Amino acid sequence: PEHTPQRRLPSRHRFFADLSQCLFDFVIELLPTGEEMAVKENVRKLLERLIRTIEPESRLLSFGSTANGFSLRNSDMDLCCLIDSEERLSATDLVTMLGDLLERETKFHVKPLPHARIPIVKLSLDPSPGLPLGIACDIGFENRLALENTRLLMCYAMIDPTRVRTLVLFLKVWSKRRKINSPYKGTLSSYGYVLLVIYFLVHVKNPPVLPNLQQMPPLRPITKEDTHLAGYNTWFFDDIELLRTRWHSENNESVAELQVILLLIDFFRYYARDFSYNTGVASIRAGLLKKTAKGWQNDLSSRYHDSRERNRLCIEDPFELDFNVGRCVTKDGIYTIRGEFMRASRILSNRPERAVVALAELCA
Ligand code: 3AT
Ligand code: MG
Repeated sequence: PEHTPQRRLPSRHRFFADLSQCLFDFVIELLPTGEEMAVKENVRKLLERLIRTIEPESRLLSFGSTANGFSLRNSDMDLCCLIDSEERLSATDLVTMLGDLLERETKFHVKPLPHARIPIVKLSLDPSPGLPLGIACDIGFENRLALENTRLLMCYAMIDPTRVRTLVLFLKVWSKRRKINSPYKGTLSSYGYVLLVIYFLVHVKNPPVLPNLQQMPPLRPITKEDTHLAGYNTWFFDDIELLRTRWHSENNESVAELQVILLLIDFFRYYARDFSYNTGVASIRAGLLKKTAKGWQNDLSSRYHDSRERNRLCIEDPFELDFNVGRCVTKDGIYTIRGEFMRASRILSNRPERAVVALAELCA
């Protein structure tokens, strides 16, 4: 009976509001508890104290999901050590020394990788009553671009916290449960999925759900020194308080929050069907770009497996413009990911009245 037009039209609004409520409830269950966040902050402080016994001028900052509000329960901690003095140890030496120190002084399992492309120390802690799932943590050095891209994503989340966080967190848990969140196995990192969500909200939805923070006019003149880091322009509009009062997207009425499920359905449909995987590059800075314009076309003539595989899915990093965040996605990977977008799109749009069941089924 709910399919008769009379029943359907007047209640359409309510109906999607109820489904959106299911989505909110689903996502809230996945958030880290206050206790988990407190434990992580204590771990960060402890590690910072220890590092300062080697480099007194250092700071240990969180980046990635622990810092940008896109954290799921039990997600790993990404930490970055910044050293403010001129004379400092090389990252390789620091990793080696810090590895030894942590091995001696803490209960962490420690794995220093001093000779990796980006030297890091990997740490983990076994589960305990207070921390039923343990902790995994990577400490890197001087990764200032990652701190900035974390801040960019955090600012996007703050403009419209309910909708951006709900979509991103759902996408993260979905991609993990569907096993398409492993850059080492040819699929896409969480960072890549977050960029796909922001790209969709800035450039695909019309009217846009989010403004383009990298293209807004600055409030005061800026110089190249203020804006460049390691040769890359990292400027973006970050006066979020001002923006929240000024940015009135037509999409951004309070009722729109209750229709977030429609955004999710559109997101899956767009990446299942409409995004031009063969020729397009998703850029949150500049919109849809051409692979040819970036020199990122698949080099089918190449005899080398690696270069042929590299540019199947192209997502421009917001600051490192020559870096394809999707470069680890292989031919099989893109086939699987796109298949999952299609599956999700089918499950959600075929029978939206079953969406409560569908949300669970999607992530099964
Ligand atoms: P999880 O909760 O750990 O799944 P996350 O949001 O922490 O998700 P990642 O672990 O994928 O995301 O990445 C952590 C941060 O590292 C995000 C970004 O600041 C940086 N990062 C990751 N991959 C890249 C990349 N390919 N290029 C530049 N920065 C990156
Ligand atoms: Mg992480």
